[in-house]
Amino acid sequence: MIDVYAFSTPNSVKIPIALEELDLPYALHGVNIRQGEQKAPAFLALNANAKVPVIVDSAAAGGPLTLTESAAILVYLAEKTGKLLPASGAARARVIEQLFFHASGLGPAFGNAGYFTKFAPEPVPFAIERFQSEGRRILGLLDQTLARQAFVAGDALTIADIAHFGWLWRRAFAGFDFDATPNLARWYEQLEARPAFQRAIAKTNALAQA
Ligand SMILES: N[C@@H](CCC(=O)N[C@@H](CS)C(=O)NCC(=O)O)C(=O)O
Repeated sequence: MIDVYAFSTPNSVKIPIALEELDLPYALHGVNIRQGEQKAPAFLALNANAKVPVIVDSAAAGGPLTLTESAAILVYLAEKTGKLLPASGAARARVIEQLFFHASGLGPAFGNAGYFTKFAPEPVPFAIERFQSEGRRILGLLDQTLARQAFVAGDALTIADIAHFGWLWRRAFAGFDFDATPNLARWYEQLEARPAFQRAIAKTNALAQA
């Protein structure tokens, strides 16, 4: 059994999606980051960085494993099952490339676009323009990739698609849409229609209603 500590957030949703796609049993525990639960001592003992998601795999090889960082968790789950991540070579490198692009590019651009637009105590036009234009540029880049191939790292679904899906699921918070990116829209609709994605999204949304 894998315990997942999460909230209804773009980084959290990736983990239930992967677990549902991989058919791994898990228990989902809500950490209400709007109420500051990520800073409570019990949660800091799991992640000193005070952010969701976190997993605890009590059946990990070599003993229980507590793991943070959504991209690292996705790699761990893929390697545990031998699915959604090619074992070697160029196909694996393409997935890792997209995961790094997600963690260093898409995630920060979307997160900062949303935070500066919605939460800044006073307007910071340079920051809003900087992160909005970077986010739009990244959407265009993904659209070009998805014009050539079915999924972000090639012709098959991988954990790279799940990584990107998280922030694209919460694109409205960041102020983005798919109006100018039809290939990305097609990819998103295809993923969102998958039963595993639907189950994970419903369970993740429910965390904010608890
Ligand atoms: N790089 C981290 C980012 C995690 C992250 O930023 N989580 C947000 C929710 S999506 C969070 O816990 N925010 C609470 C806070 O910053 O206090 C990952 O991919 O897991």
